[in-house]
Amino acid sequence: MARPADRPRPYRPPLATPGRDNPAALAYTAREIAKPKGNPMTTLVFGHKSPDTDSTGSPIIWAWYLNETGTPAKPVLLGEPNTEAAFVLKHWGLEKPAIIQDVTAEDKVVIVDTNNPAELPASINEAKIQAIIDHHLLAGGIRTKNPIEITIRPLACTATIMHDLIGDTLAQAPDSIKGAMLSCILSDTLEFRSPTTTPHDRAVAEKLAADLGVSISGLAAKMFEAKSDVSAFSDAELLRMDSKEYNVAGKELRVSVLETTAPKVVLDRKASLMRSMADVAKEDGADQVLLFVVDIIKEEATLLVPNDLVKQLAETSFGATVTGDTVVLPGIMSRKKQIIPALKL
Ligand SMILES: [Mn+2]
Repeated sequence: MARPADRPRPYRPPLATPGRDNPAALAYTAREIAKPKGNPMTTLVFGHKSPDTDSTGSPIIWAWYLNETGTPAKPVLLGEPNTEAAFVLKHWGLEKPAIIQDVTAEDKVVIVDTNNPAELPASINEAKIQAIIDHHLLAGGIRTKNPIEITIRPLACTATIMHDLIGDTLAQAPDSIKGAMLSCILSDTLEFRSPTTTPHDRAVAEKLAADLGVSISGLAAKMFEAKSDVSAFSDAELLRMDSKEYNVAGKELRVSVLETTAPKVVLDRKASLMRSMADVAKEDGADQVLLFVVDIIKEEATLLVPNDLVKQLAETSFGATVTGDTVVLPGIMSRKKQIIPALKL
């Protein structure tokens, strides 16, 4: 905010001297000094439950920016990061943020990569929410104590929005922060294949890659390989890994997406996955689990069809002809842009 010396300063009324003729300022100063050790005023930055790369990387990016600009902050997670996000942390030498279970009325928080209370800690509306930075539809249900900063933009990735909000300060960021930003964009855009990708997401990613001297295709291939390694997960874990609930024509649907470069690994398990669907639905209070296995390379989705409800849904929503227990949906890659808007019964 430097002002050129040759420009006249605008008139401003003199400010009260804090602590002398301004009791409010004195109280504030006292409170600041009284801050106990451990700094409970640290702002917690987090994304959604079942964190993917964007919900792991974006809190790290934003906490870095807040600290850089004078607000103590730390990134936290609402669960174990997925295999791609874990790879991204390791690849850029970033520490895995602590996992929290809930928030309290004492916590200052910034919510990123979601605005849906169903994907946030149970006590989210108790917390001192400071800001929301997101790229999803406005779900409703979040309540705040004060007016807050909300930035929701129709871009492919939270990190792209952060890039724009951070502006010139990004030049001060270490490679790990720029690398996290690049990885978030490659993850959410599936290396620009997803129809959610905007020219701006692509331009920001290409600028970051050039700055870092990184090959986009090389990094994306390693990330997708990590994401495709799902051998360690149970069927129930796979069904919940990247999953969001939606109500369609009175039916509560858990819409799960598995993005992979090796769909065969998942589809070889289809019988036990379909058996597990009923239990997962029951435990989560849903009527049906839908599993879309997205082939990142072939740019298509395979939907598992365990019963007549899903068969009807596939035919009505996607105009597909279902003959067996799976159906291939060419070109379908994005839950946000292609699956959710199409779902009907
Ligand atoms: Mn995202």
